[in-house]
Amino acid sequence: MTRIFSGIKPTGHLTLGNYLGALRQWVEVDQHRADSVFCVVDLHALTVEHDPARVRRLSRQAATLMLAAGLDPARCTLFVQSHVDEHARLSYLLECIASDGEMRRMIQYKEKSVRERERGGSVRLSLLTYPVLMAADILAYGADEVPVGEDQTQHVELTRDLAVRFNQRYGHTFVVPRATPPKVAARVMDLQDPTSKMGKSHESGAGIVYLLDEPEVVRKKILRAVTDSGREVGYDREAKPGVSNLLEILAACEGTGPEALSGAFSSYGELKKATAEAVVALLRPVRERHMELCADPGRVDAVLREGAEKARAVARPTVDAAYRAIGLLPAG
Ligand code: AQP
Repeated sequence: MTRIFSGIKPTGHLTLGNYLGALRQWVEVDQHRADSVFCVVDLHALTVEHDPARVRRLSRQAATLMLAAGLDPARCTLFVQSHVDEHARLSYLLECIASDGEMRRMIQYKEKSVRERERGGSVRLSLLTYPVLMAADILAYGADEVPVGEDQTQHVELTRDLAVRFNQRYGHTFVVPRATPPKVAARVMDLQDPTSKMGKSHESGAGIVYLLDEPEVVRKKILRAVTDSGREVGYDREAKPGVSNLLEILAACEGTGPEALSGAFSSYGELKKATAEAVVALLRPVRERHMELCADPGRVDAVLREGAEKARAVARPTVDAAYRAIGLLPAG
């Protein structure tokens, strides 16, 4: 059976980008067709300036939202990365076959290191090595597929390179995975700056729809979205980034394509209204279920505890095999 691994980083409140670009596909498709492993990748949240209490809170919130969105612990494994030591164990081995040049070429590193410097902080070494930890996350589970948004495909390419390199040098140990981005909304853009990604850790909240935003707030953000010059509603990412972003969001909500929708609106205002209502309707059940789960925190804890046990049982044999293959003496 195909195995899938993917994760969400608790660096901020989950966004519509996380939902359309990743979570929804995990819920609606992946958990039904494959042996699926989903993770709150909390160690990755420590790669930039962080507040410990906030990371803890956001980790729980992310897990709760993943359940609220419809991940079913009977169909998939859901856990928190730091609860399973195998991720950090394997990451070190992979650092021993990765080069610093490879790390410095990662687009997210380039972008985030600039942001950290602009904020006046230093750049943590873990920000540079984070793609290796992500490779360990994936390879520890022998994942065949990694459903991620477009922003993460470069990291999956790196994971493939590391798996092939390790296998060639030390004998076949890892499955070589591939990224499987969604067909629509693989890159949801910020509503106030449609040339940059809607990212949960970005400072301006006005262009970001959070999954837990009240319906009125969602409507306001979408109705105030930046659009483009001209009046015609057409899909063209380069020439009309704002309108195209709205068309992609609406298309993803309705399960259709953005080009097909572009003829349906005679003004930007109409498109915005339709998009706002579609997003409100899409998120309503997630918000409601999230509220129910918040009233029962013991349930979330139990899911995460069982998930970590299941995850450990899958990851440990692969990581142990990698330790032996690379030349480390097994403990007696
Ligand atoms: N805007 C987006 N459009 C489509 N997919 C997206 N994803 C994130 N933003 C968008 C996908 O969501 C999954 C979880 O992402 P992540 O938490 O691992 O981190 P990220 O990709 O770095 O997401 P953010 O929200 O932008 O976080 P920050 O701001 O901290 O960097 C991934 O599959 C991702 O592709």
